[in-house]
Amino acid sequence: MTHHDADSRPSLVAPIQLVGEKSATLDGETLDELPVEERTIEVVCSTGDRYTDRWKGVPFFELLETEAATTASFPPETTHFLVESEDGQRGCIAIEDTFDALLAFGRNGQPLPEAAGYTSRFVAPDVLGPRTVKNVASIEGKKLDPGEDPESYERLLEMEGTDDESEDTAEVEPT
Ligand SMILES: Nc1nc2c(c(=O)[nH]1)N[C@H]1C(S)=C(S)[C@@H](COP(=O)(O)O)O[C@H]1N2
Ligand SMILES: [Mo]
Repeated sequence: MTHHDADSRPSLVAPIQLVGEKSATLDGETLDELPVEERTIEVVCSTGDRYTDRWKGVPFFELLETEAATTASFPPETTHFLVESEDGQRGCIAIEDTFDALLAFGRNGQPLPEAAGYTSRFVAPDVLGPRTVKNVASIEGKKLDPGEDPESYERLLEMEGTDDESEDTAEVEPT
């Protein structure tokens, strides 16, 4: 697979910031030129709810090969990536968990804006639901010290689901 099908073309609201020793911008046009893959990934919420979908998007490691990534210059011994959304959801992802990750733009054959109401989603097989950040705004490479707790870098909002209508409503299925 080389180029985007109609259902996976990135339609970013804003470019993604790559942050390392410097910072650089990854725009929609650049993303559009990157290879696309489709993967079946199970997302598991902290409530125990799990669901499996077919995600389509740019492999995470491809983002690291871009000129923007070179400019951002992630630390040579990066251990984690902080993936943050426009609304401040921030997951701290171990580098080994990013190898199979996608920056997804489509789900089950539909573009995300139509399917789900957001434009991008970080998804990976071994990453828990709360860390599958929607509307990715920035990706920061970090070298954590061995004693550091990755969770201390995180900000996980709305652990029980993300629909506007679902907040604090017991009857709504948690996602
Ligand atoms: N930007 C953003 N991404 C987010 C969240 C959020 O609040 N904001 N919630 C997370 C949580 S807790 C879960 S379980 C999933 C829910 O995804 P779903 O809407 O596909 O069920 O999105 C994750 N991604
Ligand atoms: Mo969740």
